Amino acid sequence: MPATASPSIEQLESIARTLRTHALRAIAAANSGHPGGSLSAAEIVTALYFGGVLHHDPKNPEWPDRDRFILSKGHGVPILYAALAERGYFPVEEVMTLRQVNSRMQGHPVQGMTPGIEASTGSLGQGLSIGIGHAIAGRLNGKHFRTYVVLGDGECQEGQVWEAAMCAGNYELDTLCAIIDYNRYQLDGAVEDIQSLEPMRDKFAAFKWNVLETDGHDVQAVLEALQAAQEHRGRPTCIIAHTVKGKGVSFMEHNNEFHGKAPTSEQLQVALAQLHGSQESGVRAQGVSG
Ligand SMILES: Cc1ncc(C[n+]2csc(CCOP(=O)(O)OP(=O)(O)O)c2C)c(N)n1
Repeated sequence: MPATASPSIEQLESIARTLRTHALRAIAAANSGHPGGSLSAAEIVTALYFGGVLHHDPKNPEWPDRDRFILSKGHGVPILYAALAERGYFPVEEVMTLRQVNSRMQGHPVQGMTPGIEASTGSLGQGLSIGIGHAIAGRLNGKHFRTYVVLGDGECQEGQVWEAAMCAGNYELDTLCAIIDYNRYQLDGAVEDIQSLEPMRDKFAAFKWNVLETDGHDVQAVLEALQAAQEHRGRPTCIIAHTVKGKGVSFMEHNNEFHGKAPTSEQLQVALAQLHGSQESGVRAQGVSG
């Protein structure tokens, strides 16, 4: 199934706000979860799922030719559940059951349980290796699907990421695209203070990757980077997406207190007001079909 037609940039920005809203509401309802890293990935996920990038079929999640998407930083899954729901993989209302016993919306992605989830992640560092498995399998089977993996920058402190990076470069996996949600924080504080990743661009280039950098909150720029990745031959692409942890909610931005803490109901109301003002916004309200 071909990717659906792209909405306008304004519509995509509205969709990103809607996804943020779903994610925050769900985390608040669960009184548990990771708002900061969910919000920072909103435009990346929006570009992939709503910008005409991913070839997939929500009515047939196991379609063999689908593009693969792996959220390696699995704790950010509320934003992915929001996107999958708005795309029609399951009802939007189900997102609100986040982290409940017997819910398909577990706190980290579970493959085989939730439609559209390609890999069980949450133990950081593993998603790129899983993506490599898909990319190599696609090559061996003569398939043309692409594989996208979103990693956190803190996650890139895991050694397995670099083993995977070395492998993907050596195998010239040009159907593989890693997107780093470079929000400069991990769980314990600033990435730079804990274990610097710099020079990140040079590291991936040294591992034989095509490296691009972009503003991870500029949907147009993210789409252009994804397009450039698609056109590049002979090397996997790494998009370093510069983001802000907690983006879109003033008291969460750059505030690592909200790495893994739910907003109170009062904070949620303030957050929703900031995201939407008095406007009622949403994917469906914008007439974007799945
Ligand atoms: C192997 C492993 N070690 C530790 C953790 C605990 N943990 C959860 S989130 C996180 C920080 C991740 O930082 P980053 O990848 O930058 O995510 P973001 O800041 O975007 O939320 C850590 C250390 C984990 N999930 N897996």
